[in-house]
Amino acid sequence: MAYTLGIDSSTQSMSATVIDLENKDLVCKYSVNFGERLPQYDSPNGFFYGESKNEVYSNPMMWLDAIDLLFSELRKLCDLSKIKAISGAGQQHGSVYLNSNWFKVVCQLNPKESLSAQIAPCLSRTKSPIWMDTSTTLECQEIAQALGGNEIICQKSGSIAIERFTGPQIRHFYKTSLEAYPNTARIHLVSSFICSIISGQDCPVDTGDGAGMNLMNLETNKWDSSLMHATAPNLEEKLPNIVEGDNVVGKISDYFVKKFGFSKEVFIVVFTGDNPSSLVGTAASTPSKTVISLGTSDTFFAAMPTNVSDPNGYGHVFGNPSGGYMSLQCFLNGSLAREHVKNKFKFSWNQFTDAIYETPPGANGNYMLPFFNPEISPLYEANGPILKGNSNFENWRNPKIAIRACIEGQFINMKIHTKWMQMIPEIIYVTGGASKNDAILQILSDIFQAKVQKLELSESVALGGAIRAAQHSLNFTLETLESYFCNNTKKVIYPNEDNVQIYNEASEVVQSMLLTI
Ligand code: XUL
Repeated sequence: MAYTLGIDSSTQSMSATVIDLENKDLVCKYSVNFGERLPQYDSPNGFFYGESKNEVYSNPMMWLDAIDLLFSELRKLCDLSKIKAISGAGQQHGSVYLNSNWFKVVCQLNPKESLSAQIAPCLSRTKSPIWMDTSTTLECQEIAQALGGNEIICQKSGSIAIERFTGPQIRHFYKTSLEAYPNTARIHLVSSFICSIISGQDCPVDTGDGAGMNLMNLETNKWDSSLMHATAPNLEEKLPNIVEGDNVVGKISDYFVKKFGFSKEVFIVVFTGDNPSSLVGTAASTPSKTVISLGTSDTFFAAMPTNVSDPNGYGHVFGNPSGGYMSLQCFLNGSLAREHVKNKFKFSWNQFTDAIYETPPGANGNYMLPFFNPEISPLYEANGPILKGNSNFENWRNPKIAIRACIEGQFINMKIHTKWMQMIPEIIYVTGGASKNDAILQILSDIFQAKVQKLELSESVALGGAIRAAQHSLNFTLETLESYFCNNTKKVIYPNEDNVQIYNEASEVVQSMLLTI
């Protein structure tokens, strides 16, 4: 019996999916929600704010406690000794700062103690900036200026200098922490940090996640010396190596063998970013499919048939774990905005869904750009929705209309900001928590005038990890694995042609609202 395990270290939870390669079946999955299970970290949604809402951090010790919890629960659900290989993914861009103790401690983890207690003395910075941070505009400008303009950064790294990307974040740390920066011997991404813990050694980053740093040259797949130079001094020695997504970094750490009953022979395949992993988990890593993930953030991505970049600078090109590149557009106000509107009216998710069914497309001429947190597509610093409606916007007096206007605004903004990818999808494959909601998916289908299909297994990031583990260390082909595990539900949501005109008009209004930003 051969099992593989995929890990998803995401913003709000640490999750695992175990698949059975012989029975072509899901064995089990488990998720540790940070807010619910680890309340001592004061991060109900997995993060906390700094001095302003633009500074967003997570506590890396919380992730480690979640790993211990995850495996102690998972061993009750399945026989961990049957697992032959592990891979996984982390929320992109976030970074972990470690001192020189790290290199020794990570190789000698003692199963009698917790991971967090052992790694705590290795941190040179106690908090990790994550992808929701939008506080580094000045650093982005400085890096762009040093390079001779954002076009050059985009050409080299696949994205202009972006606030949440790791390079500008590192520069900010260097400028504000004059003692802690020199004391930092290794800067890991979330993915390479978790991979290092699981394999008990300092691990490389893969090209998929490395491309989200504004530091990797997409042509050479190596750290770019001019980008590093513009970011912070002595950076090269602090960054891990870069490898392709098929790299087997080694075997599992003894910590997990002794503590949770894994076999000593478990292969660890390099971890990647959550979006590149989701590309694999949705069977979209060969070009032709468009995927939308409706998670904490909403993301729109696809394997790239041709290399294009976003002239507005909000979109990105990342490495595709199956080779080549992928395009990605990230909308920070995803589930967080949907939850915000739901909670504002103290609605349950069922009432939220009913509100969509009970209101007409176009929300009676009420339009909303639901940017309750600073947005990144487009860049919008303030936090507060942008509203436009019939004389006096009906929204807050009419909760049901507000809910519809929120979802419509999200998808119209998504359509406008993904035009640069030059994809006119016939079918959109959806994943992530909100993909379970057919009412939301009908609006998506109508706005894009495309069919919408869900995956049978909704956790595409962790599934992508389990698939990559099997593909790169157990000699299964990607095609075989996709046919076993990446099936779509039979149900297809069809676009309603009657709504074309309504949404065309709505798009024009939203376009004009975007011009006011
Ligand atoms: C992508 C991005 C987010 C994070 C968190 O650029 O910032 O999608 O990966 O999921």
